[in-house]
Amino acid sequence: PPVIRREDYLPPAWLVPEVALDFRLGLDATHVTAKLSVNRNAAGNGASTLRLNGDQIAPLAVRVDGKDVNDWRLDGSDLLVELSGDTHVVEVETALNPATNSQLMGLYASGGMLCTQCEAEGFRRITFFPDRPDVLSTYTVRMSGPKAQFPILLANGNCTASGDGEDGAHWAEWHDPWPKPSYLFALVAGDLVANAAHFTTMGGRKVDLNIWVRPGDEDRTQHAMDSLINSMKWDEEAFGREYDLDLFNIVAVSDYNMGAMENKGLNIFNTRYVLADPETATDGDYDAVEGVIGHEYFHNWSGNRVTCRDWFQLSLKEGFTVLRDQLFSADMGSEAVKRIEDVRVLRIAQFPEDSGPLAHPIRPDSYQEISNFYTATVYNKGAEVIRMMRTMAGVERFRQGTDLYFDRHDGEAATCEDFVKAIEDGAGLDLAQFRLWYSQAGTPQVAAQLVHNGTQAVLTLTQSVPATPGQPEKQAMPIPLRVALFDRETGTHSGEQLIVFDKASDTFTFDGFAHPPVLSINRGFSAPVAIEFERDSADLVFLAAHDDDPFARYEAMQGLVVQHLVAAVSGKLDDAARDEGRAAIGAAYGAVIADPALDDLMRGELMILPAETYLAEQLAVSDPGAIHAEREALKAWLGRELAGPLKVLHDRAVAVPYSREAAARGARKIKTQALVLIASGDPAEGARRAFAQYNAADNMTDRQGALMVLASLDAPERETALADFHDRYEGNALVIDKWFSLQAGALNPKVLEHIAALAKHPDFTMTNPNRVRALYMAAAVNPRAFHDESGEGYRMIGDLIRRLDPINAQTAARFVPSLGRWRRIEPVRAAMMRAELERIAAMPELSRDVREQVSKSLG
Ligand code: HT7
Ligand code: ZN
Repeated sequence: PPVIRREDYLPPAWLVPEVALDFRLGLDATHVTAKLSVNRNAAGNGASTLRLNGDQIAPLAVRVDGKDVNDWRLDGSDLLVELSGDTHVVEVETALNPATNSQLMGLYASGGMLCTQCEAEGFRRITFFPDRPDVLSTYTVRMSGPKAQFPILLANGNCTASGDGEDGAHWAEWHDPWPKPSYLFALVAGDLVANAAHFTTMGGRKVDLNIWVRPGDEDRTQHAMDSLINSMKWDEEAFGREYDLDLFNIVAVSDYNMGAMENKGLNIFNTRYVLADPETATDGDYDAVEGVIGHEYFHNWSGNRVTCRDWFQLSLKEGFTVLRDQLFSADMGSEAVKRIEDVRVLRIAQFPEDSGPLAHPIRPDSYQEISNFYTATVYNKGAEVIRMMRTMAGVERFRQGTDLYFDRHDGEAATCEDFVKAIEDGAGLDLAQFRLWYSQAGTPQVAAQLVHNGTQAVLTLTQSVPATPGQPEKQAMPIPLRVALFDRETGTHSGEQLIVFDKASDTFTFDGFAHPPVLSINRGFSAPVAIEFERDSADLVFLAAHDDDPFARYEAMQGLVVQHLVAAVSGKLDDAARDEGRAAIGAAYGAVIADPALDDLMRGELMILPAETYLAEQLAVSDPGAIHAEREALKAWLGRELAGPLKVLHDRAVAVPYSREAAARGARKIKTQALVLIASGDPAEGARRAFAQYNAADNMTDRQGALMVLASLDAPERETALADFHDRYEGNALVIDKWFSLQAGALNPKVLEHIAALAKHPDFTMTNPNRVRALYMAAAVNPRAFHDESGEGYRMIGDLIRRLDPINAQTAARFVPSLGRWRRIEPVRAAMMRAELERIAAMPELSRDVREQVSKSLG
């Protein structure tokens, strides 16, 4: 497949200021007429050939300025039309079958409705068009279809006219006044009901808000509506951004490849990020709804009003919008907890990407299939990079930078460079060297050493950015580190400092320390780097108890466990050292459980053990079996050692009644965490408590938590509870997804058998991405299943990729990176993982999506 390179960017030869689309809708036959007003681009190459991208479509008719033409050509799947003048109207007709569109890109059918997904390159599956983000057009859309089947007809912008046609048909016309690229086009037709509300903007615009769902689901939309209203208000206050249409529609769809899509004025969402009520959604689900609603809404400015010049600039909109949704969620709840959660996601999902065969900079240099670049690197590391600029500038100056960015580039297709320049100019920062964060892949490793000399503490830092595919050599990058030095006796520090470490090696001197201080570094995770700092458990225990930065406190707890488990799996612990390490961890856990000054949401964060993928990241080559065994052994030890306090904690949490208030959410969080540890230490007691929690549950957080614990146990209560859960929620797709993933993610010795049986269950289908992910993504991240020493787990994921690829290539490709980690895994398992990749590569027909990921993983 051809490689698309960033350096080859050329402006479009033709612009399309206006588009008129006419859809005659049918589930298995939709007819599309697209009328494009095209202008020769003065900044283009002057070509007389108009190239219109297409994918899996054929032109039924082509007209230029109202006259049929026959001299068009196909180049691959693109349509080429010769034009003599500078301005023309080009009309193309196409026919689609949405019902057979299992890729869920372009126009497709889902549960009897029709909807679209155009980002990144789906519009070309609907009609021929210059399907690139730097071609901005105003859209007028007419659609008609059977009223009984599609009572609601929606598109971007405002509805300008509607009426009834013949034979039970009806029609609607929509116009979007804001020029937009084709990836933001959307259309929905179906039997939908709305939760309707209003929002008045800071400028006095009254906006109608609708959340459209299938009849029967409307009672589960209030949290999404509240989140939308909060997002609109927050963006005005935090970034000065006001909504710019009189209508904002959100539609929930159950067959969806990703989370949601920010189409102008018509966001389309995976149902899982819209529907929530206490009976069916966990506290985590509620948070995810709030975050994704905010994310898509914030794109109205960071993505839509200012869009991307080309797909290499994806992080311009995604990294910035992730940062905006993170700041929003932090303001809606606990800033400290949100920061910890975001860093945990980065370490679990992005660090492995940065250290594996698919590593790429946040602004990639090349791609074969752009869908493969909707990654944790572009999104989450992209957000961290912009967050560092905010840390260096301070909140107010950063805001001056973003104001300048929005003013300067409103209505344009911009680049990451435009963003950095605007922050540089608006915030008054010199970001010359900082731009390396956009071009270099890999997680910087920062080694720290602290020496005490008289009254001085001297911090020596050394950085290195590991080699990544195509980037053997790296330059030093500016790394903003928030640091504080604690007095051991008083447990306090005399002020935090921000140091910007921008050389391969440097020293920083701090005065006024009569005794060696305790270093707290990268507080708040001010830079997305790995800090290597050898230190005593005692210092970590000190910081876990005393650090006034909540993230640093969490980090100290994590460090304590990571240091111990890495030594254990590396065979560096004798019995005495193991006892000593466990004693320190037990003491720190005991203190966290007992600390009356902690709120339970934060207590819950401090109690989370480091993930196995993060532990594996600490080792050049790891044995996942050993990591799992050591981590489980520590869990069991903690469960036994702290049995008394954990039971008290669980009992206290059980007594707190359900509400959405922070205290009650905190109680639910620690309830299940206590249960997990109790069950590890004493499975019979765990089963008894979990079954009681399951039966008493009046909300999904408690019920799911209890069922998760039971699913991992070999206890009679397991089958009873699983059967009850399925009966209770039969017909509710999102909850049945939980039923699949709880079992596939369980640390149960028979988990592979269970997964095989679940794949044959009548509720399982390969055509619904949520269901596929529920079963197989849960399995791919479950070390018991995926890394089973038989290799069965690898075989299962390899088979899945092969079978899913022709149905839904995007979803199939998302499973490849788990196998692609083989170089970092011990040799016996590595050989089996590689063999699976080779089996996939040998398939005669493979999508571009899977082919790119597999060949890079083998390469
Ligand atoms: N901007 C959206 C991207 C997206 C997408 C990309 C490829 C295939 C399907 C997709 N659905 C949505 C999501 C976001 O807001 O980041
Ligand atoms: Zn986004």
